[in-house]
Amino acid sequence: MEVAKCLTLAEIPHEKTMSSFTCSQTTKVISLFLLDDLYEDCGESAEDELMLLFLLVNNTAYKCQDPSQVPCFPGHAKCFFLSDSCIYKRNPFMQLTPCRNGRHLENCRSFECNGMFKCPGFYCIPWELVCDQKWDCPRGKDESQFCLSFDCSDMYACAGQKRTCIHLANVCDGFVNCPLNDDEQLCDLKAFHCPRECQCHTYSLLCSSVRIHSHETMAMFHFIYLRNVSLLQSQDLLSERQTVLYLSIDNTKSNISCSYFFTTSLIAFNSKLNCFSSVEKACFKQSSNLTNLQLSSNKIEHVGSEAFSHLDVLTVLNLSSNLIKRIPKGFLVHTPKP
Ligand SMILES: [Ca+2]
Ligand SMILES: [Ca+2]
Ligand SMILES: [Ca+2]
Repeated sequence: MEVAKCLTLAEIPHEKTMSSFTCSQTTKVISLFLLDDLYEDCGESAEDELMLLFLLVNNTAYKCQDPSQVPCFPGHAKCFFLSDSCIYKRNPFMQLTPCRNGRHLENCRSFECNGMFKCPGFYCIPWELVCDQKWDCPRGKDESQFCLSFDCSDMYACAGQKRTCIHLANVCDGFVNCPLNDDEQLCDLKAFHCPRECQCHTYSLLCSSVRIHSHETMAMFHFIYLRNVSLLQSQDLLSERQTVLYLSIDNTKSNISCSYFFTTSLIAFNSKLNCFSSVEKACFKQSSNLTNLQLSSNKIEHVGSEAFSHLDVLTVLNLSSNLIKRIPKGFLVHTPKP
């Protein structure tokens, strides 16, 4: 192929359409993304690599825009940052990146891998590519015999995988490493503050026989179990709760009432051995998704008409061991206004 000597790089005559490039000799259609990426996608004609041909003919050099970049080929406009040196990465099309020709993976023999697997004598690969049954190191050194006993000790084991592990630094680092994305889930737990003397497990909070102060917020927990605790300003503690699914307040002697903050997210509410005294009309109207409501062993004397209305999906209601003398007709029914 003849390339005009007086062309500048910007004038290299690729026949570009809106979204693809057609190789003239083979009529193969390739993505514009594959032009000048240092791999001959058009075959021997190399017409998708005109910049490389132009450089070889003209013997001129292109400079990388950033001083911390190095060209993937001397004089070529395709460059990589030094921080990408010796780090093995593939793009979503499974092509080596940033240099498809692997220039950034050269001279890595003495390079130390930080939180990655060192291909013996070569570059570094992310741990999730170790023992994944595909060769990523030269001669498949990442898939050697050690995979038979690879057990993810001191690492994060990706969900649903036999031997896919990642470095702990890659958990909640903003980049998906595990096949099921589980390393980037539950990451808002980092901001959780577990109230003093309570136990926290992912989105669950368990507090037993402690005194909880109003400044110890319970925001973001989905499952809250409070047993025999002393709640100071209990409504304040829960007033911002929008995501609680299960709330159990057991034997706290708290004065729970219909003004208590119940949310639409609430699926189950358990209040045993408290001081719930009166269930007024539409007491739980904010909690239309409640399926299980346990109010046994409280001090309930009065149940108002339509007290449990709006609870269309309720399947369990326990009012045993209270002081109720009479339950009115229609205590479950919501009567729409005429
Ligand atoms: Ca190419
Ligand atoms: Ca591999
Ligand atoms: Ca990650």
